[in-house]
Amino acid sequence: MLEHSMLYPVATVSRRLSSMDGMWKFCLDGQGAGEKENWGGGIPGKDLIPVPASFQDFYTEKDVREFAGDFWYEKDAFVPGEWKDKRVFLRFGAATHRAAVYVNGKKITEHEGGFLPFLADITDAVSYDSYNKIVVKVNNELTVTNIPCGETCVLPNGKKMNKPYFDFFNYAGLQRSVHLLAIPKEHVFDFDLDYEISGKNAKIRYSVKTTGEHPVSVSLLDEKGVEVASSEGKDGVIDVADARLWQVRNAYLYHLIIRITDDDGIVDEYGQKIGIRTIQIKGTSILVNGEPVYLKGFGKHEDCDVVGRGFHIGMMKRDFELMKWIGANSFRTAHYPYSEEIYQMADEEGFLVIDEVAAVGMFESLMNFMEASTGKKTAFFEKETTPLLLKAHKKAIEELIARDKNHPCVIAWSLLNEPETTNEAAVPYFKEVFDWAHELDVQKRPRTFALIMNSVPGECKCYAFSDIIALNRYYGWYVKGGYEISEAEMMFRKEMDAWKELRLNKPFIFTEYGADTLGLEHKLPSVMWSQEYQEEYLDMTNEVFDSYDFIKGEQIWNFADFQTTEGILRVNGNKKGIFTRQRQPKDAAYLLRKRWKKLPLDYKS
Ligand code: BDP
Repeated sequence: MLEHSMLYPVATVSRRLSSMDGMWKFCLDGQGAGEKENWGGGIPGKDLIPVPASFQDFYTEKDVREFAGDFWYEKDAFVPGEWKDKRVFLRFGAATHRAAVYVNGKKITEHEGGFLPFLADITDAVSYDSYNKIVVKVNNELTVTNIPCGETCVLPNGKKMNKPYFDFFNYAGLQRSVHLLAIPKEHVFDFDLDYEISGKNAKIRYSVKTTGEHPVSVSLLDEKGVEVASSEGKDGVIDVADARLWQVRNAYLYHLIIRITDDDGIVDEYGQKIGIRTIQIKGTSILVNGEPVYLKGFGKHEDCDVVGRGFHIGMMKRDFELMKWIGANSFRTAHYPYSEEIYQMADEEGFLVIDEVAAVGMFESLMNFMEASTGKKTAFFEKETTPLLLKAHKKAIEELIARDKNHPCVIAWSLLNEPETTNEAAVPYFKEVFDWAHELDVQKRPRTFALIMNSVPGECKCYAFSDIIALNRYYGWYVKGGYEISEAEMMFRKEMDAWKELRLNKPFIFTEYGADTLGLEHKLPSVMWSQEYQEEYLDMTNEVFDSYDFIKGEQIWNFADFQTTEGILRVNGNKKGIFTRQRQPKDAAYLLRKRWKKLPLDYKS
């Protein structure tokens, strides 16, 4: 059971909202002095840093960028006297990877998990009509008992260092917006929606949770703001005549208003945009509103210059424009839940989203992308600490589904990325995780996980849990790249033939495939890392995709170049982007555009 509501913060007639974004005081705490010296009551120094942002890329010192440990933020918040009769919260869009929140020197709450929102109830800790000192201690250390997985070591010089089991830079901090939120004591806590379409009409089955007993009503407004349907009660059905459906790349959004009322009027009102659509898996087809769809798009990251993984509203806009330009219709939120605003934008633009929880690095290796291709196995799920990891993973799934379930764009849950699945120990772990997601999601959306290179027929013990089989494959890159690409193609086809033999009668999609490519490198004839090779690689993989009817989607790795840990396999980051980190096209972008503009939405149906 969630302690606090996961609803996106909005202002309504009964709710008040103010932004805490902007410059915060900031201080690293390499010695762990903060606890002893009571920094919860105020942090030392005068350094200021922007929120939302990752802290790492602002500074010029490598010790700051690579810092592992505690770091502290502070800002004063004015709490208006008019809020006295409400409940007042601080809402963090995310604090990576864990945080403790202090108000006027008193610890209010802690939260573990760096990519999902949480609330701190500060009702009784604040002084009204005055300024209050907000302090947040954040910690970015990686462990194998939380997600994403990794380790934190101590170097001989005494400094801590993060060692991720995943291939993206361990950006951290207050990377998403912070709000002050005041809501009525009796409030809308959560709601679920499920859709049924029959002919021109639709039924929206709804269920609202509130913190009190006063009556609830719901009202559905069209895009012009005109009420088109309504219903009474916490649970019920909204009948929508002549329903406008949310369609792929042609979204129609209604506005759902939920009200709690008493004899004096409105107790609480909450509103959110919703889309009427259904998702189903039937045989090897992915159906949206009963019609087959073929996924074209990307595995992405939240990553850009200077602000790192901090939510960047301008970059979000640019990314959607590029995805539209290239003819994409979908993306996976690799490898963690993204900022809520990105799902809102996907709702508006009609993009299909595979929503991934931060369960990445469940393969004990600092280079799993390499080592799985060589057949390495690690038996990740039989550690003594696995129960702790499972607990954290399930909590993150609960928060993810609570946060994102009412976005029409979310068509599937990705519950793990590239876990170790060749050992039986993975099976009970998977069962818990997959059952849990099924239980929590009223819409019963398909569940999937991204299979690493060594999770192949005969070896993988877990693919049967997936409703959509999602493959991450690098034939022609980590396996037989360059002049050996013809052999890579043979191996690729051999694997696909083996999957075909299994007659799973499920859709397959590629959630990763790609080749590192330097934005300025040209070479004729091609060599690996050149623009020419990226195109050759794509020609080969596209031909394989086109040869199998059960392949129902291609999401290339990656949308854009992104920062990783430094190392001999990464040239200042992962360069598999179709766009550069600055969001300009590489040559392969034009090749993909030509292909994706041509492929019909119902390709292979
Ligand atoms: C896969 C991972 C992804 C990596 C990618 C790569 O899922 O995070 O960035 O391969 O190697 O192993 O580029």
